[in-house]
Amino acid sequence: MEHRVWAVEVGNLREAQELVARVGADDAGCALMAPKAVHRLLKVTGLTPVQANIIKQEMLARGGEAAVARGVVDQSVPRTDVLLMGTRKQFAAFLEKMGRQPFGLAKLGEKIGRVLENLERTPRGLYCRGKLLPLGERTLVMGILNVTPDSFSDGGRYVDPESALERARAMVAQGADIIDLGGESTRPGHEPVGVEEELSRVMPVLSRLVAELDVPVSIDTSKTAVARRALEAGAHLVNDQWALADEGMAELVAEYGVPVVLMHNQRGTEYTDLVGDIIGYFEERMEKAMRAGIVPDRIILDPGFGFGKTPEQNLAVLRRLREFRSLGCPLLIGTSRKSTIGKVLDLPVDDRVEGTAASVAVGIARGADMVRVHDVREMVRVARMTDAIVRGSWTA
Ligand code: HH2
Repeated sequence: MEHRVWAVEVGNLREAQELVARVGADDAGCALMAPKAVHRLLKVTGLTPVQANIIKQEMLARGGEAAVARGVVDQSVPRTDVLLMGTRKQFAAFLEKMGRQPFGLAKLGEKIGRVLENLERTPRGLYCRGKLLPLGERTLVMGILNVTPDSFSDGGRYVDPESALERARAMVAQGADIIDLGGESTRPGHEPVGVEEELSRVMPVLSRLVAELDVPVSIDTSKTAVARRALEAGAHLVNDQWALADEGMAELVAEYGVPVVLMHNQRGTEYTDLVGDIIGYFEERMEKAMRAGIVPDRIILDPGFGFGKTPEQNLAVLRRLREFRSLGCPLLIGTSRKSTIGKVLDLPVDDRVEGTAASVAVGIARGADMVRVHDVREMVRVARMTDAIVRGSWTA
């Protein structure tokens, strides 16, 4: 008999269990073997040589591995990053031991355990003031509605409330799950606007959107004062490009119990470790959110494509999007028509639909739950097709 040999892929314990069951193993066998079929490679930053040495020993003792800096062995480096390598089974035994270790290792073990659990999670639905957005079964499409004179791609087109409303209705008819209303452009070199100006742009449109549309409406603002008025008028979600930086924003979101998008943003493009720094930023803002009383299930993370990143960094963030799954929150990406696409393809802003489509498809394949787009009709099709491939939920 000719044997066939190939590498199969599993993403988590559930998939591993199904795979093992299909070979014909019994339930007890599946439970025993699935944790051996899921291998994880975790990066941990900033450990002391003492911590790193113990971790390396403990991983090795369980048949795993931990890569550390060369200077750890003779303590000639003050700190090291560590790459932990092992199966879920090896990690389970390792974490059991870590729980009884000094030098801050018990606490670190808890964090590693949380990350491993987060990688097993499929996000649940998002409650938006009585409207439920499903997560996991399909990618949600957020339609962009900029009521600004100067947005980079649709500036000036929907300033009049009537045309804004018409645009929103069209996007919903094309399959938008959420409408994201913004009154301040954030493109490079944009004119900052004051609270009153931003309110005068969004409020006339917002009240009508909330009254007339079936889908949730999010307010794209970083200003607490704008978010407050929008929430009073019935907005369902806050999309904050500075992730709760403005005074009182976290408390406001908590008070209304609405979901919030925490977007990564920074001035300049300096990073020690691109993904690591963004993870650190998210952890800090998530903690701030939770301290204010925001429920973890209502936090959406967005790595901020086009914000504080070079084109190469934007592409790397998208390529490595799956790594943000370590945080256990739904992920949103906003690549639509952005300049990185223009640079890669050498095309102007009104000719980036295919480039956007590629970024949306790859984003979904790498774990995005939600995409923020201008071209709703086209991207709903891209999302449905990508979902059919990636999520495997489609049947004839
Ligand atoms: N990008 C823009 C605005 N808001 N929100 C999230 N969560 N993620 C994004 O990537 C994002 C965002 C910028 O795009 P756009 O609204 O089209 O342009 P402008 O800022 O010029 O209005």
